[in-house]
Amino acid sequence: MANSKFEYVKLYESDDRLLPRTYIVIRVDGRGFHQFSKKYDFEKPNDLNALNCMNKAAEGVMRNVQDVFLAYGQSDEYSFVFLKDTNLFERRASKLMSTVVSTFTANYIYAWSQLFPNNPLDGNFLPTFDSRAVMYPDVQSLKDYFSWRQADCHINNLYNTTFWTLVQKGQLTPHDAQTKLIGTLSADKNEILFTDFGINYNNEPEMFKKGSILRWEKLDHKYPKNPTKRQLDKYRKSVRDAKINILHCDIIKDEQFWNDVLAEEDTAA
Ligand code: DGT
Ligand code: MG
Ligand code: MG
Ligand code: MG
Ligand code: MG
Repeated sequence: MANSKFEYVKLYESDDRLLPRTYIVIRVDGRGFHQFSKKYDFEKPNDLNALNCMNKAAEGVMRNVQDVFLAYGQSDEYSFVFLKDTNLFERRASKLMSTVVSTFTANYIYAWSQLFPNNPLDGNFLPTFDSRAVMYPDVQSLKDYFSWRQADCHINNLYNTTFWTLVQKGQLTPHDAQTKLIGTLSADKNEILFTDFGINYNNEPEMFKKGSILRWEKLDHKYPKNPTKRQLDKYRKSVRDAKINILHCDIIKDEQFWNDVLAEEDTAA
């Protein structure tokens, strides 16, 4: 239908290209996972299989959406960062968001079938995710973005760990546990866990306390400019073969982490 009289409708598409030379972050978040986690009986406050399912889904995004060089996940959310100079989909926000969120969802459902063989998904209650795209203009704001998400993980996890310990081990009703925690600071929660239940919060699993960071072991999968078929095949093979490391380090304080990540990004961009 090229050049048909109908073609003018294309002009109605808006130009939603994200700014050049900014770090594009796409964050996906589970829709209604409060209900979803109840429906499928997630362990409280952290279900190891459910978190691993998120990690698998994120790995699927890294492998299938080019130019994602770093990802961070906690709870029902995952953030993906693209190379500063990515030209994927001409940086169009709607294409980037919809590709990331559908790739994530497809991989989540596939990983679910592997990780929860005895807890199959109900066709009337399937996992879905929303997504948003945000641009960060420099390294400092990108670091602060990740620090924000990791601080969120820490605050929620300390609260939830204390809350569910009070309910499960302390026999408090959810209402009484909530009341007991009103106005408490981090130190108070650590103290309740330690004094009343002998739990040292520092010894809780790193993934629960800090979330998960995904990074290419070696970022040798740069997408070539105007690739020949041979270059494209080589590129695809290197992405298929590259290892993705999963870390649970402190991205707020760890300067070395950022030095390493950005050194990789520099060579790739
Ligand atoms: P939304 O995002 O506005 O559609 O609503 P929700 O319900 O997804 O709320 P959100 O994203 O703020 O909070 C995530 C919910 O998922 C929260 O209720 C806790 C739940 N969740 C996430 N991971 C786990 C887990 O490992 N175990 C349990 N029991 N719940 C989890
Ligand atoms: Mg939300
Ligand atoms: Mg959610
Ligand atoms: Mg969430
Ligand atoms: Mg098409």
